[in-house]
Amino acid sequence: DKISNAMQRGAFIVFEGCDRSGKTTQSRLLVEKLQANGVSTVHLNFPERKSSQIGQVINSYLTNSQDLPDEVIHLMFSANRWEHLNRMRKQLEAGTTLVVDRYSYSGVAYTVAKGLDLNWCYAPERGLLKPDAVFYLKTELDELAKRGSYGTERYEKLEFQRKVSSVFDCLYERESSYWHRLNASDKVEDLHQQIAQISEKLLEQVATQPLDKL
Ligand code: T5A
Ligand code: NA
Repeated sequence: DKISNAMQRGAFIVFEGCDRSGKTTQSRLLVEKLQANGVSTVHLNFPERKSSQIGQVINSYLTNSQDLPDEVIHLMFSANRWEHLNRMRKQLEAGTTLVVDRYSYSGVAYTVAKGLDLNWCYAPERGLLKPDAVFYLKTELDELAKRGSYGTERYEKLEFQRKVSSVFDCLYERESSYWHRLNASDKVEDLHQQIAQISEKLLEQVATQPLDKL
């Protein structure tokens, strides 16, 4: 009926995984596919480095031009998500689907990998919107290293990525009801087909469900 039609919301879809796992490739392909199907879709990525002072601080931290205590940069990554919360909620409620390249789980994984406590790391994420689905792209780190030598950004080192990967695995075990773990070594097009199929079902399922919080 008219009332439930008016309340149809978009889906909130997140891509997570280690560096080079293919998040940007797959999130872009999904956005193109949904838009081609006439689904109103917006692509976002975190950290959102450009549009705020917090984003600019994060950028200078990642490019090693500024140093900050681990706790401080962690809270800035989280604040960068809080800055976008209202707009994201409005877009979802207006029926727009959000495809997001990294989110709170990257925030937790990269800081826990430095040795900080997982519950402490998760606390500032509570109250942010909870994704309807997380696509976790995972494969052997040696495979990812073959995709080109690591660059100069702060976290692009194999030993550190190993720790990040094990935190993502823990999160996957804990959140497996809405996480989809995919083999990041599959061909780009095969992965895209799997992701598109799950997403298209999800759009219908969540349209009348209320948004949830982390
Ligand atoms: N971070 C982030 C935190 O510490 N806290 C936080 O809260 C957040 C949100 C910035 C850094 O910030 C950290 C995590 C990061 O270290 P970023 O800007 O998202 O993160 O990182 P990028 O460097 O942009 O992206 P990644 O390195 O993570 O790569 P992607 O997006 O996973 O991979 P993609 O798609 O660019 O592909 C990489 C290469 O592999 C090829 C591609 O063509 C490309 O060359 N490729 C494949 N090759 C073979 N088979 C496939 N299936 C392939 N898919 C892609
Ligand atoms: Na990326």
